[in-house]
Amino acid sequence: MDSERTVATVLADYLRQAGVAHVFGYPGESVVDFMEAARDAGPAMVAAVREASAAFMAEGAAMRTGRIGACLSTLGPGSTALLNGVAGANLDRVPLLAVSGQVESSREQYWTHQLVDQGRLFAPVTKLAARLEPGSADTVLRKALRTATAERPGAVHLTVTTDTFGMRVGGSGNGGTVPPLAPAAATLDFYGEEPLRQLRAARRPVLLAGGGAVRCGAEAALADLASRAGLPVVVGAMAKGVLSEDHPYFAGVLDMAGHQVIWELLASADLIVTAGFDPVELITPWRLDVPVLHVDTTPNTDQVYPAAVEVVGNVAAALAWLLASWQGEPRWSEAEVAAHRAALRDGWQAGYAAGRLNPSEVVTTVRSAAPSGTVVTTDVGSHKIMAGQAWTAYTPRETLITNGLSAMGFGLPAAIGAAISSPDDPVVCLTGDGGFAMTATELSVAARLGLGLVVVVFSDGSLNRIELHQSSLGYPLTATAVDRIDIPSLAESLGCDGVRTDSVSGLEKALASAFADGRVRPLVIEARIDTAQYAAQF
Ligand SMILES: Cc1ncc(C[n+]2csc(CCOP(=O)(O)OP(=O)(O)O)c2C)c(N)n1
Ligand SMILES: [Mg+2]
Repeated sequence: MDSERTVATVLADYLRQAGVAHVFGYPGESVVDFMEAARDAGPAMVAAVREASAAFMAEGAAMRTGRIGACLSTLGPGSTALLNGVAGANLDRVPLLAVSGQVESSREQYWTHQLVDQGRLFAPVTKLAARLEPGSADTVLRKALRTATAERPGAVHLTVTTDTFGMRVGGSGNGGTVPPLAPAAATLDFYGEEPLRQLRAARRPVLLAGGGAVRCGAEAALADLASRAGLPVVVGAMAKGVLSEDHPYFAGVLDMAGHQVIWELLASADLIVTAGFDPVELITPWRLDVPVLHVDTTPNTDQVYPAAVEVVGNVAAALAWLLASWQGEPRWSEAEVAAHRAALRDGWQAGYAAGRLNPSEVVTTVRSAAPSGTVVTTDVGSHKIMAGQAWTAYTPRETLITNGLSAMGFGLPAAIGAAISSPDDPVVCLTGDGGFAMTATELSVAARLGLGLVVVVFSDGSLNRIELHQSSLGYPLTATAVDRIDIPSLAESLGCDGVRTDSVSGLEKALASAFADGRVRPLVIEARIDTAQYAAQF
C-alpha cells in the first residue's frame, strides 16, 4: 500500500483522520491533483465563490464542530485572497489548516508570473507556515495538525508545489497516525502565591470566562462554581453559551451592547477570576485596578492585564479544583446578579425608538422564532455588538462570532460552513448590509447545497459602526454610506427566497415558516432598522 501513497493522498488521509469532512476552497491548476485525490475518499471539496469566503466557511465549520477546519487555494492570487480568513482563524483561536498550491519546484526559485512567497505571506497570520514535501510529508502533516490544535489553537498554512502532489511518499514509518488534538485533560501548574488563599479572601469576586473554557468543556465546572461560590460570570462573545444565559449567575457578555454596565460590575469586584478568557476579545482597553487570578490553558504571556497568580492547565480541571476547596458563603446573592442583569438589559435597550424596527427587536424576535439548538453567526459591525448581548445563548458552539480579527465578510460564509457540518441544526446568520454586500454571492453556494439558512440583514444603509465614529469626532459622513441594493431580488436571483420588512410584525411573518422542517431554500430577510439604539449606546 505504501507505494501508492502520494503527497495528495497522504494529505487527504490525514484530514479525514482529523475528522475533516469538508475542504472549502477555490480551484486552480496547482491543486487539481489534490482535489482528484480527495474526490473518492474525501474530504469533500466545497467550492466557494471566492477564497476569503472559503476560509471563513472552514472557520465556521471548525467553530461549530470543535474539530480542525480546512481550506484550499491555488498559488498567487488564490493564496493572497485566502489570507483574510486564515488571519481570522488565527486571531479567533480556531484550528485551521490552509493549503495553497505553488508553481512547480523547478521554476519556484526564479519564476515571477503569479509568484508570491507564501511562506513569508502567511507567517505573520499563522502559528506555522511550512512546505509539504514528499520526504517529510508525514512529519509535517502531524506537526501542522498538532500545531493548529495545540493551545492556543490557530491557523497553519502549507505550500505545496504543483508537481509535489503526485509524488510518492516513502515508507510510512511513524506516519499515518494523527497526534492527540484535544487540550490536556487534567494538568495544572501554579505560578505565584497560593490561588486558593486569594479566592477565599475575596468578598466580591467575579468570573470572566472565554474560549479556553469552551475548548476544555468547562461548562459544568463553571456553572457549579458560579452557583456554589455565588460568583457572577461575565463571558467573552466567542464563548457565548459556556454558561447558559438563563443561569442565575450569568452576568452578561463583555464589550457588547450595554458594555458600561459590565465594566462597572468588573470594577466593583475585589478579584477577577479568569476562566480561559482571551484578551484578544477586549475591544475596550483594560483599565481596571482589580487583582486578577489568571486561569487558562496558557500562562499570562499577553500581560494585557497584570495577574500575580496563575493557574495554568485544563480550565475545567482548574475550576473543579477551586470548587472542591471552596468554603464559605456565596459571595453574591442571586438577587444581586438579577438586579445587575436588569440594569444590563436597560443598557442594551437604550435609545429604543417606539413604532420603529429596533436592532434589539430584530435579535429578540429572531431568537423567539428560532428553535432550541439553532446555530447563529454574526458578521461585524454595530449589529454584532447588539446581537452579542441581546441574543440568548444556552450552549457553547451555537453562537459563532469573530471577535479576534473581527473581519467583515465572516458571517454568511461561517453560517454556510456551520450548516454543512451540522446539517440537522437550524442556522441563522445576522449580518450588516455592508458585510452582506461583501459576501452576498456566496448565497448561491448555500442554494446549491440545499442549506435552508435564514439570513437576516440589518439594513441601515450605512457602515454604522464607522459612521458613528465619524459623527462622534464631528466629521461629515464620508464613504460610510452602503449603496442600497434590492436585497430580496438579489437573493431570488441567487436561488433563495427574499423578503423585506420594517416592522416587528412583518419580521414575525417572514419568520413564520423559516424554521419549517425540510426547507432547503435559503431565506434572506432584509430588516430595515432604525439605528437610534446604536447612536444612543455605541
Ligand atoms: C474586512 C473589514 N473591513 C473593515 C472593517 C472595519 N469595520 C468594522 S465595522 C464596519 C461597518 C460594518 O457595516 P455593516 O456591515 O453595514 O454593519 P453595521 O455596523 O451597519 O451593523 C467596518 C467598516 C472590518 N472590521 N473588516
Ligand atoms: Mg450597516
